[in-house]
Amino acid sequence: MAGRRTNLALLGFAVMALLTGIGAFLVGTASGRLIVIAHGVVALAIIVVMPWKGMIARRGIARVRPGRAMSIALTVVTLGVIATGVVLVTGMAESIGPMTTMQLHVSLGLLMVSLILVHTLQRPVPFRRADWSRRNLLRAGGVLAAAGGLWLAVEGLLDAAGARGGARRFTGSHEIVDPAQVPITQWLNDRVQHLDRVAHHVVVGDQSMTVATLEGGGDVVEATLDCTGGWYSTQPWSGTRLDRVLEGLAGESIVVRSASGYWRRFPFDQASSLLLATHMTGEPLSDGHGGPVRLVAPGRRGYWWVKWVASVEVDDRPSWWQPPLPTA
Ligand SMILES: Nc1nc2c(c(=O)[nH]1)N[C@H]1C(S)=C(S)[C@@H](COP(=O)(O)O)O[C@H]1N2
Ligand SMILES: [Mo]
Repeated sequence: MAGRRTNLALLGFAVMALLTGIGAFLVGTASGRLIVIAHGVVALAIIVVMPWKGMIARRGIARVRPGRAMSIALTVVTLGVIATGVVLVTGMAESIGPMTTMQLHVSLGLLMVSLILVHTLQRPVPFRRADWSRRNLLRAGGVLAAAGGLWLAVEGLLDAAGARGGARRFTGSHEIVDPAQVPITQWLNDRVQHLDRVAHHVVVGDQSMTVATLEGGGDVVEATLDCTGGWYSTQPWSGTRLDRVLEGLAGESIVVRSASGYWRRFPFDQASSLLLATHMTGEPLSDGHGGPVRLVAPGRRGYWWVKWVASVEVDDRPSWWQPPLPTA
């Protein structure tokens, strides 16, 4: 029965879209590129299957029965997820109404998955052993292969057209070249801190460091700030490397904490790749960008780059002892 197959395939693709979508936010180095590509391919696989689902839905929607409103809502939300995905890939608009395009895409995506869950409970597809047949798996593979082909075509077209979407980074982000254009971004609902450059100190172990000291460190790192919101910018950052301020301290991990309470934990042995930065591109960091001191974490997405650093603590907890994504 073609309907069952279509529904099961869509359920599988939706789960894969959710997992690769979450995974894409964790990617910070080129080695994670495949996760981001997989998210795009799975999205295209969903689009490939949609005409078949359309036929099932047309039959179903003619009958008034429980769950009908849910089905219609799911259709609308799914189209919204796809539309915002297209806007993200092409770079057509940074924001839609009061939300950034990425916030809208993620919110609609999570809503879609919740509605699919409810929809599947209302219209269960009883799973049969035969569903795992060789033929069905080959069919699913065929759809994914077609989606892969589409992915190549879309990327090729964007590239050939010289569109903004043609030059995305391996994370999918679009470049911002001008440092003045780098947006002031908070992960969720943190507030910009206004700290005094002279009065502010960063507490490291039992010492308290002035901004002037950190500024005088003389370390310069060219690093890419890549926000999960969909933009990146490569700039020179200067200040003092974290391993220099941690001299004499030892432990498993380092907690870098903001004056706002926001924090992230890092492996102790990565201290030499982290920078307490006071300047970007030769200019002191503005309040919005985390001044007077922010963390620069090369190879990690923007949410690791703690702004308004107030303290650096070393302890013996493992570095994974934290929520995988910040909660504030
Ligand atoms: N204290 C604090 N630091 C933070 C955040 C935050 O919400 N609070 N957001 C992070 C995120 S998600 C990004 S992308 C970068 C953005 O830096 P920018 O505002 O200088 O562009 O800061 C990071 N540092
Ligand atoms: Mo971000």
